[in-house]
Amino acid sequence: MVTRALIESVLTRARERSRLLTDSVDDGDLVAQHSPLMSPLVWDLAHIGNQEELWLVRDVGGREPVRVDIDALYDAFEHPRSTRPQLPLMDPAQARAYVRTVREKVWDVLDGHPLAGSPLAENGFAFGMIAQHEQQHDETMLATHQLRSGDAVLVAPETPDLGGTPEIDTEVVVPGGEFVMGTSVEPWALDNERPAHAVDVPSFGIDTFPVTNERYLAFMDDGGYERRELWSERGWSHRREAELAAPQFWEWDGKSWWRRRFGTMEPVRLREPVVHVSYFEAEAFARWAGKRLPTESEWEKAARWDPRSGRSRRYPWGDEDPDDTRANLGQRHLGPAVAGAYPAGASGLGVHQLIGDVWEWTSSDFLPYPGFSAFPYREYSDVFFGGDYKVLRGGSFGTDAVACRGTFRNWDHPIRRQIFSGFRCARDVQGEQA
Ligand code: AVJ
Ligand code: FE
Repeated sequence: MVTRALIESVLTRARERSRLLTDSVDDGDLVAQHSPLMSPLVWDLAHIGNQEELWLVRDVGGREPVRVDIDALYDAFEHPRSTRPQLPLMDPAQARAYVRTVREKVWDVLDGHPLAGSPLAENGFAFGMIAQHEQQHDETMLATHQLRSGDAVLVAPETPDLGGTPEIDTEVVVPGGEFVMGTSVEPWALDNERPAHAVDVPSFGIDTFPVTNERYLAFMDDGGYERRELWSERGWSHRREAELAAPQFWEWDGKSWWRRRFGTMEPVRLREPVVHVSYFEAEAFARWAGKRLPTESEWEKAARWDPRSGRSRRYPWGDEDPDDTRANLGQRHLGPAVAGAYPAGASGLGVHQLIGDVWEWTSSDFLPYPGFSAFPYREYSDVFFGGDYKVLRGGSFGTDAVACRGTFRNWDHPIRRQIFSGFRCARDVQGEQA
């Protein structure tokens, strides 16, 4: 049940994270553009406040605008990311004051609100949507932190490690048949996750764990980046133009591979899932391994279908919300945990680490489900359907639990790798004995 206390806690958690990400660097870093792919951090901050003002203060609350004059400046569709540093943006102090003022008004709107009475207010949907929106931008800001040069400013405890080395080169065979994909009942599911619908998925095999750095290095050592036949046509031309030779942020020192992680150089850790690879690299790896990437419906069936009841669960482990023993989410750590670190988070079929650690590329284009209807605004999903996007699933160590579910769909261009993207492989098993 969605309560005002729950809304207060998810909004507060999002704001604490936004503050951590923006208070940990100086004003110069906040207004700088650390990559043409990213906005200045101060743009994200004010945009977070502006969306909150539009949906919660003005729409749900029916209150007077805080600032009518800035909507266009912080409209993601009016100004592409690369042009945002040139805009007459609020400075850091103004942006901080703005988001504080908006939040004060939101507490007033929330106070005594029945969380019903309109589709936006029902079950606190708009509040949940805005908490997810802030957390999505927080993950984007975390990616900006990874791109920025300079000393480390973020600190977090190391990821858990059970110590043993599980056999990681294993797969789970999923029997063919229908399962229910998407949801019509999850109160804060976004429009593209709806409605629930039956999908018939033929039998397939899926890796038990995400592909690790060790496996990825085997692909590299076997000439993976040089062998044309492993790449799709688009993948190969991108690999040549961009001169890809390793995951982003990796460096070769003449003896071994290192990686830069939030300002610290460290040896590549073999047992962790590979991160910062593009769709095209994932696709080439899969071909090298004699496999392929899973489709989006295969991924979701592996994650949600419970072979005992035949139901689809909210999460791999069941219907209970994520916790620290089940998934590496919420920027609790600054990277993915080793394969096997979350046995309690395994799915009904025994597939591990589907939620958290790294976003997983699927082979599917971003398309609407049958019966889709845009809500509450076309610019969240609808305008992206059918574009040059591949779906990613499962969330990363930088995704908050409020913005992560078994049904949650993310998407990006297949060349992108500044996001916390990894993958696992699948393969056809039809005709084989399950
Ligand atoms: C769902 C992560 C692709 O960041 O572009 C943020 C989320 N939409 N503000 C993005 C989003 C509007 C979106 N992704
Ligand atoms: Fe946004």
